[in-house]
Formats: sequence, C-alpha cells, structure tokens
Amino acid sequence: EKEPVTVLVTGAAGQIGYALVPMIARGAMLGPDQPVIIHMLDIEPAAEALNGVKMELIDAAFPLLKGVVATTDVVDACNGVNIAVMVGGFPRKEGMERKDVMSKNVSIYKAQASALEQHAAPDCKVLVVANPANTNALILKEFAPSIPEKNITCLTRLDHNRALGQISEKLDVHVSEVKNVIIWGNHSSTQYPDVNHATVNTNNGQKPARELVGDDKWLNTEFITTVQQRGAAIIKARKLSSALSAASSACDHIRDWVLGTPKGTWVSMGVYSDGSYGIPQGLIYSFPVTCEKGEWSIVQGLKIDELSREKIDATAKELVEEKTLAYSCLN
Ligand code: NAX
Repeated sequence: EKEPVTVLVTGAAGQIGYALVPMIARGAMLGPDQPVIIHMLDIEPAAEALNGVKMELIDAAFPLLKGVVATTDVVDACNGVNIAVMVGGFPRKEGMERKDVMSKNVSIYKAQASALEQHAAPDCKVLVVANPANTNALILKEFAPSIPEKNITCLTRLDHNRALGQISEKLDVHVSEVKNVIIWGNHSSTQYPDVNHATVNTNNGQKPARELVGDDKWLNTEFITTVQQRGAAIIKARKLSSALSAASSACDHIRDWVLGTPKGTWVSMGVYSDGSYGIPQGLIYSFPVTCEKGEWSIVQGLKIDELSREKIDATAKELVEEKTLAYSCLN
C-alpha cells in the first residue's frame, strides 16, 4: 500500500470545506488507491463546527482516510503537509471597502505563507481557492520565498469547467466530449473564457467548438458573460455561493497537476506568469496548461485574435491593480 499523502484544507468548517473533505477522503483528488491524511484548519469561532466535520469524517469510515487533524493552530495544520488547499479567507461583507477586504486577506495569507514555508513538506503544492484567489496566491508566494514559485497556484478550474458545461449544454453533447477551452486571467468577472481553440468530439472526429456552435454572436457575448457571472447566478438561486462545484474543481485541479493531463488536453490554472502571451511577469494569472510528472507548463503558440487580445490584457490590468492594492495593505 502507498504511503499516505497529507492534505491541508483551510477554512474547512465552511461550505466548500464541507463538500471538499469527503471528496478527498474518497480519492477524487489523488486517486482511488492513494491513502490520505487530512488536516483541517479554521479559526476559533468555527472550532466547534470544525470538530463536527471531523466527527463526520470518522463516521463515514472512508477506507482511504488514514488520519484527521482538526485544529485552529496554523503550525499544527501545516505540519508535514504535501498538498495545501487554501479555502479559508475573509469574505466581503456588505458595505466593506475593497481595500479593507484585501487588507484582511493579505494579513491572513502572509501569516499562512510563513507557516507553510516553515512546517510543510519542502515540495508542498499549494492551491489557493479563497478570494481574491489570484492575489492571495501572489501574497502567499511573496511570503514563502523558499517554496518554489511553480508550486503556488490558484483555482480557475471552476470557471474552466463552467465554460465546458455551457458549450456542452448548447450543443447537447456530453461535457466529456468538449475540451481545451481557456480561462485567461483573474478569477473575477474580468476573466476571459476563450473558446477559439476548443474542440468537440463528434462521430465525424474532432471539430472546432466555434464551428459546431455556429453562432459567433452568442459565443462572443452571452457565453462569455454567462461564465463570468455564473458565481452570481448560483448565489441568486441558492442564496449561498458555489460549493460542490468549487470543491469538485479543486479536486480536478490537484488531480491533473499531480497525475497529469490527458494527451492533447489542456486545463486552466492560475500560475505565476513568466511573460507568456505578453502577460506581465510577477502576476498569478490563469493560463492554459498541460501537466506531466507533477509539473505544469503553459501551452505555447496559440493564435490570439484581436478581441481576445483586448480581453486578455484587460484582465491582466485588473490583476496589476489588485497587486498594487495588496502591496499598499502591507505598509
Ligand atoms: P465560507 O464562509 O463558508 O467558509 C470560509 C471558512 O474560512 C469559514 O469557516 C471561516 O471561519 C474560515 N476562515 C476565515 N479566516 C480563516 C483563517 N484565517 N484561517 C483559516 N480559516 C479561516 O466560504 P466558502 O463558501 O466555503 O468559500 C470559501 C472561499 O472560496 C471564499 O473566499 C470564496 O470567495 C472562495 N471561492 C472561490 C472560488 C474559485 O473558483 N476560486 C469559487 C467558490 C468560492 O466563491
């Protein structure tokens, strides 16, 4: 039997945490033959609820689950962690300024960066889910300089999966037949869901999604805004933000990163920009990536048309502004 992998989930008493930990314990993140130990971190006011989640994990008697730690101590939480899924953060409350929310999250991510750096496994892989996800990941990277920058990522896979879902619904094909959409940029409403390179498996082979949809107007307007605004639509319907889909896409993100993407398929991940596609270096930006042997690489050489260029740059500009705001919170 394989050695267990230790997975940290922060904010584990929250909604996404509650959906995510059983998925991890069932093997949806690391595979059906990979034992796991789950560390769950939350803050003092949620300690009792967190302990309740631990009780339920025990009660579920998961064969792959070899240990559970539920704690409000960030050092205990980070100790020996191989995979860290950062879901905990400070939510934007009504009437709060953007800067105030940023400031709270900057201090959380600065502190958790240091704890991970000192106590996690040296090759720990980090996925930031909590918003503002890209900028929280950037702060984490800045304050954990000994963690390789390629190990720090943020979640845009939910947006990616939403884009696949919209194309699948439009064409009435199964979602697994659609691939290679791209989410560019920020996990925010400026993200650019791009279908220009997406393909669909048909009985007559692989076809460009744009050709099969045959409705450029829909693809260039409604499709984009539906994906960008999907989070808000879920809140409107559920009176709560996306949780099961967020948890599921976090598993997809880590699984593909660790176990690799299928040949000919790419996925979207927020990663540290190396300047590819003219995106400024020093941002955590969502790119199309393939993964092999536990490492991602940005898909190179895709043709970018004029409409895409504008949108790719606009979401980069927002990330530059967020970065400036985050840095102004450090002083
Ligand atoms: P909840 O408010 O249900 O849960 C958040 C949990 O984090 C709470 O239990 C809270 O006590 C805990 N927490 C707060 N500060 C903490 C700290 N310093 N250390 C550890 N835990 C802490 O929110 P939920 O719906 O689970 O969403 C969690 C985060 O995911 C939010 O920031 C949300 O905006 C973000 N999302 C990101 C998505 C993405 O695709 N990147 C999509 C879904 C989601 O909206």
